[in-house]
Amino acid sequence: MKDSNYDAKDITVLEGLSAVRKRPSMYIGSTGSRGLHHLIYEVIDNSIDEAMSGYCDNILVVLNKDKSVTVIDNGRGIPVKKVKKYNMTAVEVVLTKLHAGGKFGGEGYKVSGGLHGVGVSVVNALSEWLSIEVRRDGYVFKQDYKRGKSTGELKKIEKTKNHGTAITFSPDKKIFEEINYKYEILASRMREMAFLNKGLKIILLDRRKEEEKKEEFKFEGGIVDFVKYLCEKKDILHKKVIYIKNSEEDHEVEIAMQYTNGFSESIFSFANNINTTEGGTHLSGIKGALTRTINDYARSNNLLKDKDSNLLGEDIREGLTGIVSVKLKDPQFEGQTKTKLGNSEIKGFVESTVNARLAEFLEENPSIGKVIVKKCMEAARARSAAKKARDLTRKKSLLESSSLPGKLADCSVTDPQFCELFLVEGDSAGGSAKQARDRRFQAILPLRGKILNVEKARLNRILNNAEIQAIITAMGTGIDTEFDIKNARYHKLIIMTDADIDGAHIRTLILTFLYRHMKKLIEEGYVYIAQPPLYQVKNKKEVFYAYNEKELKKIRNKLKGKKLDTQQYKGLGEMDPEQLWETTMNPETRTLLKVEIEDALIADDTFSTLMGSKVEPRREFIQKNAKDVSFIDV
Ligand code: 0RA
Repeated sequence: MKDSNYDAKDITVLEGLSAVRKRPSMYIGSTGSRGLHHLIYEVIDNSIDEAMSGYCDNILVVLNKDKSVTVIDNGRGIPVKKVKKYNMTAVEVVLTKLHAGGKFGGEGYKVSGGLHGVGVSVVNALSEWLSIEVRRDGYVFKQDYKRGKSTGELKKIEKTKNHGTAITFSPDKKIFEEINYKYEILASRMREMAFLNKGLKIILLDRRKEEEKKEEFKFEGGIVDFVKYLCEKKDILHKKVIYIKNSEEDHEVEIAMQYTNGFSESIFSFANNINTTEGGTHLSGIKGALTRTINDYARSNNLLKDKDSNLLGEDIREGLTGIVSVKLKDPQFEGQTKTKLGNSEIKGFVESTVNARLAEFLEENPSIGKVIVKKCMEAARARSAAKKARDLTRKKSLLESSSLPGKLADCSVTDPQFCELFLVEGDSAGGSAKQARDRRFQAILPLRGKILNVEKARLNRILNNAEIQAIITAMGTGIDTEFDIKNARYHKLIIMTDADIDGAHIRTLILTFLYRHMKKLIEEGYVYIAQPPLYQVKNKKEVFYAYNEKELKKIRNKLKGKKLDTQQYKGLGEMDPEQLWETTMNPETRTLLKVEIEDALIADDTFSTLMGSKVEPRREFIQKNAKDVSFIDV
């Protein structure tokens, strides 16, 4: 490990802390589940920064029984000397001053600046209590805090030869709606971090239940292992993962990729370990280089059918699973969610790296080169077939908004902002919904039976499917590259299916289609899932509805001793229109679940598992998640 000459004096402070407790969402996004998880990420990110700078190779995250969380690393430890300007120790500055990362403009790469990067002080401010232990300069130091304020000095406790930081914090119940960490979400992020930082060991230990759960993430193969992991549930076209790495003074890039026989493109991009879901210059760089290099290779090896034709970028990326990870000194994050890399110098750097190295790889591995070009040409053929199919349907003006699907019962208001489209399972429920709705702003599109599984079909077949055509036409946005959110005819797309396995399956099929071809609709928060009740409890004239078992128990408890008539709803069709309106459709009384992509990687993996061509992973997934089919975090 490197030596450090960094010291307490280097810590810069930009702002005071007082505002954080007043407006927590400004700093961590929300006080719901997402914000709660951000607290943990924030602390871990600091440890990861140490790892990226080469000072830390071990991180332990413990979910304690009392709902507190401990993060321990073997980095340098936060400096303990006094900072003159503040007359407090550097530890105290880091924990009480906003944005006191201490590494601004300094050496090494850091995570800060993207989604998180608000500083550990924010975690401190939002914790009922926090306790810190620093090991450095030969001693263990300790200090405690309550709601962001220290309860005493930083104390020198005992001698030690070790170094590192251990932070335990207990999120404030006054601020967070519910303190409930989701193991799978944390594990997924830690796995991701371990993939992105070759050799870094991250352990997640869950002590909340009697039976402890522990997982260790450490990958000597780094992002090559990441790609292998992502392809586990897919059928790969070549065994060897393509790997490229290059570095210059202020930045480095790593790329790993592998082709599968699937149809979707799964390239994930990262900048300083932050998942740049909006893409940016690194992603443009790799896309440009791929298109150019594969075309050049195909042409010079006489693999193209027509020498003058060109494979398009989308042909070349069909079925491609890849990771591009850049690390840079001064990352600029742009875009709506600050997850788009803006540094212009990165595009050329990534592009020229891939141009040179991929060409080299293909020359050295001609059998892989052939397989890839064959796949790309199949994709190109399918694309032109799809275009023909689409032009044909256009002529019939099926995809034009002027000719809406016959089954659609549209609403009368024309301002999309106020309009809702219900996708309803089955004609009979569709009929009830049509009677129940407020026809001014609610439109109903009944879907008959199952829609096509788009994970197993190419675009031309997808576009020939009547149910899917109806959804596309009704929404008005178009799909894929032609998608334009401005043309959305409704700002709420509400999926309303039965509360049984079939309903869950149909919901999954619709979500798969939306995720693969109208992703922006989900990202912009237009997609919802209706919540019909599971039970009706009647006591003489009084009627209650329960949306889950817990609520049913509550209602029964409240009405103890009374004569009750409980009815279980199996499908939407069992409700009369008034009930359907009251419980599921009336904006005043209903609850809707907004579909959110908590993590695009989890979502991609889930759709591959559930909808892809391999049977075994699907069986395992369904057995594991039998109780909870709502795999996308809503
Ligand atoms: C400020 C400066 C230095 C390290 C850290 C903060 C630091 C913070 C955290 C939070 C969790 N683990 C951490 N590890 C380190 C640089 C220290 C030096 O140069 O010695």
